[in-house]
Amino acid sequence: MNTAPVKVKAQAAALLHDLVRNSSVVQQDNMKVELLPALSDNYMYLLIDVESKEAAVVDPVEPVKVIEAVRKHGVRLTTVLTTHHHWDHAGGNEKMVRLMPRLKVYGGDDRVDALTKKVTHSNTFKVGSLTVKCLFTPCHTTGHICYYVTKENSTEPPAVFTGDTLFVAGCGKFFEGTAEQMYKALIEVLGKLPPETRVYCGHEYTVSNLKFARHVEPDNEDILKKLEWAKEQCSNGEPTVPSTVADELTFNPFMRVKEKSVQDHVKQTEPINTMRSLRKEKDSFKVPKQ
Ligand SMILES: N[C@@H](CCC(=O)N[C@@H](CS)C(=O)NCC(=O)O)C(=O)O
Ligand SMILES: [Zn+2]
Repeated sequence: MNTAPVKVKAQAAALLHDLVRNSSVVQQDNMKVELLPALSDNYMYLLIDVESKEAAVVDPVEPVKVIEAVRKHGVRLTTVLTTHHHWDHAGGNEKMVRLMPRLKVYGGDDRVDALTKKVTHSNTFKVGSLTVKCLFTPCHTTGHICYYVTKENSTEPPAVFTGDTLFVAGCGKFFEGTAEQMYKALIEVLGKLPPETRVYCGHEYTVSNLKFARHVEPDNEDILKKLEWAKEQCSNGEPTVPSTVADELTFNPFMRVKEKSVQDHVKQTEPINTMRSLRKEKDSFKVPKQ
């Protein structure tokens, strides 16, 4: 029998509550995306073409969970989409192809494990009837690729899988790149996708990102609203993903480097310098509890 005092049990329950992360499905007529939480705060995504029941998986760091989802949906997994070579994204590739031989493994970097198809900007290929377009967004790593998914003649929103380039309300650290490159990625590539595009990112960092966003723009109502919502989602074990390109432009400071309020905060007057200063500030930002 468990004889732990009531208070300890309650604390354990609260802790567990914080740690539990539910999977969820975004269901459209043409494409389905199952969000599969992995490790402590990563996301893997199962992308399903409804018409053909062919599927791809993004960053399958926990392959057994992926296979369970593939069985549950009764789909044919043919493709691995790797955003970048870091172990928390590509570290499951070898096991994934051992469990399911014949998988095509896409990525933009020779350091991606089990890579079979190296891609670069604008390369396109099919997953069933869906079109996947590769967007080269070097900075977090030199070979980072985002995957933009559309269905021809569909009125439904496209999807973009952004790995560690764009997060909800934030962006990846500049481990192997520059502010110029992140500006290009966020403003000139991802920021120009159709506004309704669903954004599926590599980590659940939304609450801490929004606390930094609030520090940058304390009067931005969109940030405050999104933060309240994100806290509620997380306390229920629910994801804050997907976001949209249009929404990111309202609350993500790294996508708002042309805004005077953001430039003023870092005492800059030009977008690329603003990007550099913001990233530097966030690298040492102490996230407040509230
Ligand atoms: N700050 C991260 C720490 C982990 C980290 O450095 N993550 C990498 C991706 S694996 C990153 O680019 N984080 C973006 C950031 O800290 O703004 C967190 O919120 O937990
Ligand atoms: Zn990562």
